[in-house]
Amino acid sequence: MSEETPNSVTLEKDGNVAVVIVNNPPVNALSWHVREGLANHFAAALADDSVEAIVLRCDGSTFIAGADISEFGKAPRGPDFNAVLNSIEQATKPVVAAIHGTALGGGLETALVCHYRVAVPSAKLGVPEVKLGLLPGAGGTQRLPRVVGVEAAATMTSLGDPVPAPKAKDMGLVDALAGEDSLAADAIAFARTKIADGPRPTRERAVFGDVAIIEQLKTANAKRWRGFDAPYANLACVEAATRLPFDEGLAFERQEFTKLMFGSQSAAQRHIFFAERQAAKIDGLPKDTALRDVKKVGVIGAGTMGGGISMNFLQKGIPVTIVEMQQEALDRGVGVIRKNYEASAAKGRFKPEQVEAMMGILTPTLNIEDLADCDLIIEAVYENMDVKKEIFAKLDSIAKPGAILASNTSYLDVDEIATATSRPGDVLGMHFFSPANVMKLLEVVRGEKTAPDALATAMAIGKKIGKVAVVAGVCDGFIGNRMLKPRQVEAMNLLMEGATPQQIDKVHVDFGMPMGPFQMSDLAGVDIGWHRDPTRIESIRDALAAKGRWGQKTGKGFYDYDEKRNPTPSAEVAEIIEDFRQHSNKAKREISDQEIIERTLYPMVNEGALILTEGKAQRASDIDVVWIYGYGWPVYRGGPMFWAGLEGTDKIVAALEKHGFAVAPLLKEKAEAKSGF
Ligand code: 3H9
Repeated sequence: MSEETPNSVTLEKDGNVAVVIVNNPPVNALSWHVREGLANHFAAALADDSVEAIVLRCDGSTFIAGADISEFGKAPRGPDFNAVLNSIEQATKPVVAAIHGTALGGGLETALVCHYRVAVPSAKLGVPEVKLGLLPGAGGTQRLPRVVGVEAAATMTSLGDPVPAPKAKDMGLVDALAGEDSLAADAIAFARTKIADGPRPTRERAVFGDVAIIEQLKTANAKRWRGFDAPYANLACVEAATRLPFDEGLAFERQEFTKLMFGSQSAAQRHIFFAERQAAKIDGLPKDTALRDVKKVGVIGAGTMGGGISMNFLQKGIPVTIVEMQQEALDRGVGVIRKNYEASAAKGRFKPEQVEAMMGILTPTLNIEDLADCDLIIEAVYENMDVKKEIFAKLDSIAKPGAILASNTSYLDVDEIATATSRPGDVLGMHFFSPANVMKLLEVVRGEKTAPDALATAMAIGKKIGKVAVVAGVCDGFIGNRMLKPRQVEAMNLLMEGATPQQIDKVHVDFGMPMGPFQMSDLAGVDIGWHRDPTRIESIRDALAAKGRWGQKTGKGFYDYDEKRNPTPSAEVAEIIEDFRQHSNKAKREISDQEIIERTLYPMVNEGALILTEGKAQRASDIDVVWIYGYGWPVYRGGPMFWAGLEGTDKIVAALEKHGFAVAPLLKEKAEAKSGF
């Protein structure tokens, strides 16, 4: 090994058993020096005549959690992973993997070339490569069907969900469970019992199981996998294992892996893997900033948002006091929470006693003073600055010192809300997305005076309740809704020029969004933000709202809906649009799908560039995280800012200029440098 090589793999001996130990924090990823260390120490153990069996285990919190993703796309260094694995599999002495934490991806592939696997009950084993737009490229798709059968291999590779060790034992993936605190010793003892049996190379075992599962998985997941390449490539490799000799199957797997690895989908998905983790980091804030204790949460408003927000905390065992103005609204809100939990329990997500436990730590009240002992109070009433200021002024006199006062506003000025209090340092925005108990995004809005520890606490509590939290600055609509606005405006303009709602929506759905702008309006409510005067008709939206076309909730909006909420194009809407178009003197013309992309998606990139320049997002990848987790932007396109790089910022600028948009200077800069964000 060269002098600067980290000492990430070591070799110990316990009598006649050699123990190869990986120590590469934080997750024992298979970095080049780990591969080198494995090759060297396995060779040494095999050459040592006093060694009769070998155990592979890891120090730290986990077994090997996969290939080192940060090495992907870089010049190769160190020994080839497949060659290292082949040499372990062909070892002439039995090799036992001792698994704790997670054996994921290349980690499980390493365990699969070991002849036996021992795991602690809390361990998890899986091949999550599909979530990175990849497939297990080191023999996983060929060895798994030989160990767990085609059905389990196809399911594990295409869905990517890890399997708990006890289940893995039932599946034959784990040979024995070890004591939670005695893995090292148990694995050595197990290895000794296998000396007489000798090695059991996985490649020599026969593939078993029914290949019909592959078509069944495709049918069952057609919606979830729409647009994704990797699930299908994983299945193709497992299918290949059923008909090709091992080495040919391996070559097929390599070819498919390489295609995915150098394709844009995996690049996008790997970008999001790191972006999501990066989003948790607050620029300029020391890592050791002390957090405030959040033991009890208050929520003001028991409507859809307030109820959904409360559920997040209850599920984590954090007591919530929920406040409403009227008993009826309070009862309704609490009833909806219970109904949601019971529906989840019916699907097996919770046990009935868990539902009762969660409801047991919810305190409904009509008295806002009951929030006095809460550490975090989230206001979730309707969007009106005066109302919000009144509530925050009240909170100022009620809340205990140090309590964080958060508004769930989706666009209002958090700094102005903070002026209603004598403690603006404790005020921030916590913008949840609807349905708040389901959607993973949380925009944490940092006010001008928000204290660093209040911000850090809000980010940490977001993570605790399972959200992906992103810091946003104060501006109209923060990151997500601010970028939504130019998209919606242009979508309406396109209607006036001859496009139909269904054409525009289809372009967005084909792009990979879960729904288009008009489907989204119908879901959210066409009447949101409407002035409520049916005689004042200044826009297509006013005309729709005046006719009771409020969206799905009234059975009609931009589309007509049947009782199952299936949409069909509406003749009435077509007439309204035509009427407006004629009055606007706009000529009707054919609008191409490409123009819809250029005028609805490119302006979002432009707005994103402005957001970055104004410092309202910490980094471009945070914007991507917002759009992936808040609006369902297809993860295989990596979010709008990453996608801008794929699309070509120069192409985007040229199109925006052609359509008469004012181009953000930062976007122009990127285009001139021919770079992405
Ligand atoms: C693969 O194996 C391909 C093979 O088939 C081979 C083909 C030839 N690499 O998530 P956390 C970093 S593909 C590099 O916050 P947790 C992560 O960025 C891989 N870095 O911790 C973070 O860094 P930072 C298949 C990695 O406890 C830190 O570790 N494997 C990797 O919540 C802590 O991460 C996977 O897809 C990596 N592989 O969760 C598993 N993994 O502190 C991916 C993590 O600087 N990893 N980091 O922000 C995971 O799912 C979770 O990290 C894990 C731990 C469950 C392991």
